[in-house]
Amino acid sequence: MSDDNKFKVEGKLADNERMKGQSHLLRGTISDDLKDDVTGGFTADNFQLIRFHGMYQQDDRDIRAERTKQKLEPLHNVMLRARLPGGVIQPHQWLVIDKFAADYTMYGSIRLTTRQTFQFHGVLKPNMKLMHQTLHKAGIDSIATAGDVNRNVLCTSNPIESKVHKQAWDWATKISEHLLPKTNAYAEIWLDGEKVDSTQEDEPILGKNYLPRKFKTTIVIPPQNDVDVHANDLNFVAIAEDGELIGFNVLVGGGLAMTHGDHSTFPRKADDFGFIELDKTLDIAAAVLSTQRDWGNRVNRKNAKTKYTLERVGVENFKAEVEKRAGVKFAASRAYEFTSRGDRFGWVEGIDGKHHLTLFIENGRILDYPGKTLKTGCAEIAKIHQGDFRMTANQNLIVAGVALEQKARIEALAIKHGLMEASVSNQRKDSMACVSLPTCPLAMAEAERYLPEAVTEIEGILAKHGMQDDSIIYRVTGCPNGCGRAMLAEVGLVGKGPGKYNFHIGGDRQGTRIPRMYKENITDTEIMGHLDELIGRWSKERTPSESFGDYVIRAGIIAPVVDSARDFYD
Ligand code: SRM
Ligand code: SF4
Repeated sequence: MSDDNKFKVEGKLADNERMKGQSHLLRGTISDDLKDDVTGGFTADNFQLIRFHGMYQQDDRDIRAERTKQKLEPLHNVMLRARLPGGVIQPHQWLVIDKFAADYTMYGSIRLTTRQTFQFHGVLKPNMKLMHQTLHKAGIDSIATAGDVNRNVLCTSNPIESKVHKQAWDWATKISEHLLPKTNAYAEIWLDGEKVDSTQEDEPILGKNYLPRKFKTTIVIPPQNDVDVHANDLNFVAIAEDGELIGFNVLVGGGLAMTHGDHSTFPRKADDFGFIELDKTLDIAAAVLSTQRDWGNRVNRKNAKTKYTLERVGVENFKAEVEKRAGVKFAASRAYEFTSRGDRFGWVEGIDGKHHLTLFIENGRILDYPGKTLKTGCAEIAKIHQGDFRMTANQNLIVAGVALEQKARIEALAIKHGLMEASVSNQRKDSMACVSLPTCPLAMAEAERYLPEAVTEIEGILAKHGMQDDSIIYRVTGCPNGCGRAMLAEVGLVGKGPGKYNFHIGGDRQGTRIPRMYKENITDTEIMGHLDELIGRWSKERTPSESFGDYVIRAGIIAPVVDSARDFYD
């Protein structure tokens, strides 16, 4: 065994490894499946391989039983997830995705995700190539937004420090491109590109078997931790001096998913490796990724992510290997502080004199509702907007770079279409849910469809205790995979079964503490009962401006999670 592979896990490889290895660099027989109109779905390995091209096969779970009764196959379709580093999209691109969603998706919506991009839900097989070609013409792709690769790279969407944001966003784009698969498969299958012999191709960074598991990267600009660094494998914390980006602190090994009943899985915060100069960024990104590529667990996918590799090999060994591979020594980390995670709604002026409007989009679901034509409103804004749009990691949308003369027209459109409602409470703005039912095949309980009513209930409890202007970072995920990042919330619900959730409390507002389970497998009524009691105590016993998460720890209601690999299940 080479020294580089000294921590490789031995044993029978997971079947995904065979699948990737036999795929001819992600081609499989996807093109044949596209011609097969007997089924709306993908067969065998192609079901997994399309993920590397940014698509997941799904069916609407609300109608699954009915179709089975009628002896029909589930209504197979795909969800597509685009690649948009830092969530930046231009108005002309917005109009393209707006039209595609209306004309060719089953749900008609654009869904903003917790990773600063959008998803189309419900695209049928005959429209899949058209979708990729339409996006391609508009300059958008969906390469590597799913599968065992580096996913869409996030970047803080705080528009105020515009110059640092621009520099950081450039790095997010460069990292995303540097770590992309190099295979021509996407172009061949979806864009009718020229065929290339896969044996002549190479994957110099990802390797021909790609990564052991998904890999997530962010750039964060303190004091705003909107991207939730501790959910990610690799994070670059922007360090600026005199308004110029000078380098990054590097944090490695965060992740939030777990499996009910399997204590070898747990959410974990990222470790601080130290500071690097800007010109080392791509080398470090490739070195962290390739160390995880070689040392990550390819035998057991449940323990395959970087967070488990760090636990198994030791943080110092992993860090030393990254230094060796990149030819860079980490310097001592520079000081920084996170103070918040929420988006700043409404208008702010950037240092370049441009104006930026953050719109609250509940659950990130952009659709026309009765009396609230969010989708039409965004399209109308796109028609006149001369800056860009930025999707936030909290599922909201920023209309960025607006000249003073345009402000009034954009605001009038936002108000007309219900995109700028003064009545939205702080609690609603601080609440988030994953997609869950009906499209997510892994959902155990409702999340997106449950959130609006649950927030109304919490608003009532806060008002009852005279706390209506306060809020709790409240997040719901339909299963323990953690897509709504409940494991970094002050109150996090994790779906356990229909109408049942594990109820976690004790995270902080900065996203630096994992909450702990307080009650297991309980209903909405029980959750609201506990919240009523806890919020009542918080209202009476809190120190000035003490947050809910900090209060429940200080009051001894729950013990803090300090070292999750060892104490999360205590
Ligand atoms: Fe996720 C799988 C939706 C962010 C951890 N996630 C899924 C799938 C694709 C279900 C599936 O595998 O078939 C969900 C599709 C639902 C649907 O119908 O759209 C899904 N995840 C989402 C999104 C859309 C949630 C949202 O409401 O915005 C987010 C899309 C992000 C993006 O644009 O790339 C999303 N997923 C996350 C996050 C949060 C984050 O990254 O900041 C996490 C937790 C962080 C982490 O990775 O630890 C997350 N998703 C997972 C996992 C568990 C991975 C693991 O480590 O075990 C799965 C399941 C899996 O990979 O096996 C999963
Ligand atoms: Fe689906 Fe679970 Fe992710 Fe929610 S947390 S979108 S239910 S995989």
